[in-house]
Amino acid sequence: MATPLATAPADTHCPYCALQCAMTLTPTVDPAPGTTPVTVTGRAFPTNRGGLCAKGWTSAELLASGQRLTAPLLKQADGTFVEASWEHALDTVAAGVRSAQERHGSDAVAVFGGGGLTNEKAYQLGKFARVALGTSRIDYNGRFCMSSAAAAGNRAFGVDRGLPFPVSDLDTADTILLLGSNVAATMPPFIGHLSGARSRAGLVVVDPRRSATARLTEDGGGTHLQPAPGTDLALLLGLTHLVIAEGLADTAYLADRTSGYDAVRRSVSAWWPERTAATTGVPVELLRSTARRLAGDSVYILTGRGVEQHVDGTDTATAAINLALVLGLVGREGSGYGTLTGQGNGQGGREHGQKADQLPGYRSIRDPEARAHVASVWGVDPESLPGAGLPAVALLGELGGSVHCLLVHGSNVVVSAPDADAVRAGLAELDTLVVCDFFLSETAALADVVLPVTQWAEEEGTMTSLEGRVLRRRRALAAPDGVRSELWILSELARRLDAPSTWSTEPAEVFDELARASAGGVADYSGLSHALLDTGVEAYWPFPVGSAGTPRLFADRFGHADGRARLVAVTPDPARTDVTDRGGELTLVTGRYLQQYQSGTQTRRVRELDDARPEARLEIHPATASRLGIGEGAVVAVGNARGTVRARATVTADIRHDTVFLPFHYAGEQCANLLTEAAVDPVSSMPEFKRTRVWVRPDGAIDA
Ligand SMILES: Nc1nc2c(c(=O)[nH]1)N[C@H]1C(S)=C(S)[C@@H](COP(=O)(O)OP(=O)(O)OC[C@H]3O[C@@H](n4cnc5c(=O)[nH]c(N)nc54)[C@H](O)[C@@H]3O)O[C@H]1N2
Ligand SMILES: Nc1nc2c(c(=O)[nH]1)N[C@H]1C(S)=C(S)[C@@H](COP(=O)(O)OP(=O)(O)OC[C@H]3O[C@@H](n4cnc5c(=O)[nH]c(N)nc54)[C@H](O)[C@@H]3O)O[C@H]1N2
Ligand code: SF4
Ligand SMILES: [Mo]
Repeated sequence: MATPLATAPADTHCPYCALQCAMTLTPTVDPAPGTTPVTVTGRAFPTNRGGLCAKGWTSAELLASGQRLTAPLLKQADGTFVEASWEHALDTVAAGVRSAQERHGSDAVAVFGGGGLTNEKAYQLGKFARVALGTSRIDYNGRFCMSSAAAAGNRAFGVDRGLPFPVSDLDTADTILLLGSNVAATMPPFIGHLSGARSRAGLVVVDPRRSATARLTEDGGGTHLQPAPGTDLALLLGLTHLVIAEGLADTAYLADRTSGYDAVRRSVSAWWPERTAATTGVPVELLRSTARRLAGDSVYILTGRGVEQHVDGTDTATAAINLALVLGLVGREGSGYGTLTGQGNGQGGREHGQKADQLPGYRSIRDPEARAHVASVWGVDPESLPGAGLPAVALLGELGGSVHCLLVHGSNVVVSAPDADAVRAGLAELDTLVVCDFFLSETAALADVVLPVTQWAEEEGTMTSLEGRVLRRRRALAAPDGVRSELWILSELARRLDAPSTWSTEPAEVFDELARASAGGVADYSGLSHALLDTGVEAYWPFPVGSAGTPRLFADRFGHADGRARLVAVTPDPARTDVTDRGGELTLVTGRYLQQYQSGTQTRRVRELDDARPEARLEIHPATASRLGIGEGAVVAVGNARGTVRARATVTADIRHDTVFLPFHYAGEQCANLLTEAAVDPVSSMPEFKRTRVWVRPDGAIDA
């Protein structure tokens, strides 16, 4: 079991989402075996103001979980695991890497990372792939999460920092347009920042479901727009059309600070209100009142996964940015546009080299100058660095094809990747699958080698929150015997693979190297160190040497060389806006429960959370349910050509007639990703998690 390091409390942040609520861990004196070795209290901090959600409050329970892995596991010929020494397990991994590369070349070994890793681990993993493995094949679950919003932000602003302003700026807003985000469940303390807009009847929530967040508008606090899934692009074009037609565009701002307005003006001309209403299902009056409201004083537009996880997610996020630019919101005091980053280090995870085409500091791996700079920090020849690899879905598609060995750090792909059955089949084709985790996740269960790693309260490091603020994660406990840090694992593997460069196991040293590697990049951390962060400095990037950081980006200029933001004309694919009947087929959207986190590896092991949400429920409208002969609580089959999910029905008028909802937190026959398709956005390569055609029928065969 993890044991307290000292009796002094440690100030740190929650292990889960990107709000990174501040908490204090107070070690328990002589904890009884199996009991939580620290108590968690919320700490005053601008994002959470002392509050935590149910996941945060219960986060320490997993530290003492009896299900924790405490020794490396090796798969035997009969499919069972046997515990092994670290020496033997690491030798086995190194042998698997060498054998795959000798037979099939460097790219036969791939790495899959995660947005939950600290900056230090994410950086080291990217370096390990390029320098120790010499493979281009690295990508991560942020591709499933932030890639469309990131691509749109880069295209429009030349910078991708999820929120280019502190969360607390929202407090004084008159109007907040929240598209495809259910913060009341996914970041509960965040809703405190919506109360100003709600008190002024200015919260506008766009969601095909009457989600917990949509319900916040019902006390007179605002408006819920309920479009058909995947029609947000049309909705945004329609709103932009109205803003322009009603003379509400900020033409002075457009002239001073942007380029591309004319093309956007032309492209929205065809999206008159009646057409937009027919396509989206949002009534004309609501379109008009929303457009007028958006032209008010203090206005923010925010997007979440509901509008981004689509094959046109980059264009939809772009349309939201265009609307914000036409209204003159971005960089104006008291207004703005942003996307709500999801994973704890979803922001930092995409800045320091886990992405197939990126080097640390948000640099392009295709840029010769960036390659030279990073290679000099690593002490290697720039020529030795591989080029761009494959984005996550394509990478997973190569398992058993050109990829023969895979190392997974911080993702549970057989539950969370689209078309999960195909991913499972690909993993089975590998010669060597290595998974680092603290539990035997569904993906770890398929591995040849499982390596047990430290949890958040047992490690030092940094996380970059949804505000682009770099925060310190602090160690409160010694890890259980048998568990190792990922920095140690990577250094041991690098040594076994005769890798060049140095491989520190000290997070503060790795951070210093990361800071040097990021110098001059878009996400420049070079002025930061653990010691500086420990002084409590508010560290928003960019934070070059000698800077005080930048809480509000874009006040004077955007990231492109000419300092201007770019409006990019985007139009929906006609096949997506087709409103003809689909012969009884329904659209499945997927999302989240408050009490479960992601693939559920962690939260399904916390009793209080799992008791609250023990299973996936299919949300279905009463009229649709009665047409199909489905009653409340009945077990239904939800299927399509890829697979079938079995779950109980929740019959609720909170969802559209043509739409059903499943959470994606569960495995086995409750795994929503058995149904989703591995179709991706052409710009970002983000998969379509939020719009899947399915049939639904009663399933009497399954024992309820
Ligand atoms: N409890 C909990 N909190 C979490 C997480 C978790 O797993 N559990 N994960 C974290 C992570 S990594 C992320 S990325 C964030 C995600 O946070 P959110 O973006 O809030 O999460 P989702 O529930 O995936 O999707 C939000 C909403 O989009 C709606 N939606 C679906 N399709 C569409 C559509 O076509 N258009 C529109 N407008 N809306 C649509 C869904 O009905 C849902 O209510 O949450 C973070 N916080
Ligand atoms: N249908 C559908 N699918 C989705 C989504 C959706 O909305 N709908 N959302 C997508 C999104 S936004 C995301 S972010 C992904 C998330 O899905 P996953 O990538 O599966 O993320 P997690 O479940 O957080 O998996 C993290 C795993 O790593 C372990 N872990 C946590 N921290 C560490 C660490 O520091 N080191 C190591 N080695 N392991 C660690 C955990 O125990 C867990 O097993 O799912 C995506 N999949
Ligand atoms: S909102 Fe996110 S960061 Fe805050 S306590 Fe809940 S899971 Fe943790
Ligand atoms: Mo995410």
